Amino acid sequence: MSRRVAIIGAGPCGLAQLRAFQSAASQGADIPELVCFEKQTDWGGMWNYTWRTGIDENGEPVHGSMYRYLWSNGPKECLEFADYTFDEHFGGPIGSYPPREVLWDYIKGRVEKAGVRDYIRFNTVVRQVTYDDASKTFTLTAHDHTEDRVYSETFDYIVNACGHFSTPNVPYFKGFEAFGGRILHAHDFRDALEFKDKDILVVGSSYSAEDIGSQCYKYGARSITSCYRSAPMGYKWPDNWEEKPLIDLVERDQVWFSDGSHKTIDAIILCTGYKHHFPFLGDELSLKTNNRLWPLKLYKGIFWEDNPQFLYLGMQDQWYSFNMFDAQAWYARDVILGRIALPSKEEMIADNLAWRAKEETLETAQEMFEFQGSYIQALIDATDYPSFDISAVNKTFLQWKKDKYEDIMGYRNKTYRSLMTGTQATAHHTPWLEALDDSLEAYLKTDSVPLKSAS
Ligand code: FAD
Ligand code: NA7
Repeated sequence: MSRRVAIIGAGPCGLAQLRAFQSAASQGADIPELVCFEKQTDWGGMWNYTWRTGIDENGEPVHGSMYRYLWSNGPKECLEFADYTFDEHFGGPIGSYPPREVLWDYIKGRVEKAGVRDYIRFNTVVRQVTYDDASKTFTLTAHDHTEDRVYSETFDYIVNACGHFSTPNVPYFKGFEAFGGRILHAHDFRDALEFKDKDILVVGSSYSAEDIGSQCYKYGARSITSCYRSAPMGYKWPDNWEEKPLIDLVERDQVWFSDGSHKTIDAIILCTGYKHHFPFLGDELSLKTNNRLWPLKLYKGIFWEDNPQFLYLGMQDQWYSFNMFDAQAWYARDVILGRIALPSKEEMIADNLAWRAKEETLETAQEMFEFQGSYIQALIDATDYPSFDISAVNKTFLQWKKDKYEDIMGYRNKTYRSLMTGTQATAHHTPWLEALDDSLEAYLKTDSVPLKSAS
């Protein structure tokens, strides 16, 4: 019987895994039987926008955390697929910070070209995965919501690509139960217009706080206050944006901060990150980590040390994203195909701890993305994933950081050069702050470039 591989999730990671296998098959390799389980009705993971919050149409927790008007928060040149460029997809240069729908279109374009959709069972949620030592196989139980049928199948490998920015981390602050306005987590934020003319407080000092606060500013919030646990974001914010230390107490419409000051607030948005959450796994297979660059127990950041037939993709905190997922997926594929041999458990643990020790020395953003770049380099050196200039990507990240510090509301107007094709991105027709329509159609409307969309 041929070997079977289950892939959980058809987001960028799961799709990278399908594309990796398809690429090998197109070169004549004998690939295992693949089944990808996707709880949503379409592919693209986070990039497949949903208006829903809370519970979905099937009674499942809504996966999506993306919101309307979201534009890429890093240069697209840093996430470009090495085997499918923006030039190939769009037929000409576009801006460097595309909105969500444009990036979704790009993600879809590659897998449509690869023809891998038939591997995916949509509207099907994975409920449980267990391992049987005797047969060395997994039993995966899934719920097909289209047929309303629960069934189980056996697999030799499981690739867990279910993402980790979906289950919100929701802290409590004293007085929350008596607050007069809305309290929500970033996971449930959908439309900044809801907060037009409101005084909002965002809690947290990372990507979500920065971007959701910026969205609210762009779409007309009266004031933005952001508060931090460890350190302020430190950008040159507009006049109606103030940074404060953490909440001390909330009283009806008043929020008191730990410096003794207080403000009148209409809504509180908790941008306090996400939990790695795998309700379909028992302790023996479940990764437990905070959001960091080197979670423990994953050899090469992929293989579950206690059982390397169980793989995780994309579980790291992400500077690099799509091309890192590719690097992992190609490596995972080559181990499954027997092209790369895994070392002993002791060697895996030692290797893992060495990466973690290095991760713990990192202090600056530059050190962090260079660390992740070196990890990707190590992976792609071992496979036939097309090599690309990672040191040049690191330089683009560095420029991006500088651009943000110079102008947090204007950095998305900057452009960079593709490290895959050398093509210089074109400035978008409308500055980001004035570009209120984030649709693919509005974004691609330009006089100068003959653009096409693949899907
Ligand atoms: P996801 O995209 O989360 O996909 C996981 C898939 O698994 C989903 O389709 C989900 O439905 C499915 N799934 C989950 N559980 C099950 C189950 N039990 N059974 C079946 N299917 C299941 N990255 C960037 O590079 N640039 C950005 O600008 C950027 N912005 C972001 C903004 C927000 C608000 C968030 C939350 C993330 C952002 N990211 C960004 C990071 C983003 O998560 C990655 O780009 C990418 O989507 C991760 O891919 P993934 O496949 O690991 O996870
Ligand atoms: P991150 O990057 O994991 O950041 C989480 C933030 O939440 C970070 O600033 C934390 O502060 C803060 N946090 C966490 N717990 C608390 C509590 N209890 N009180 C106050 N502040 C807290 O998550 P994001 O949502 O910003 O980004 C995740 C992804 O979504 C990313 O890929 C983006 O592209 C979009 P800390 O600094 O640890 O003190």
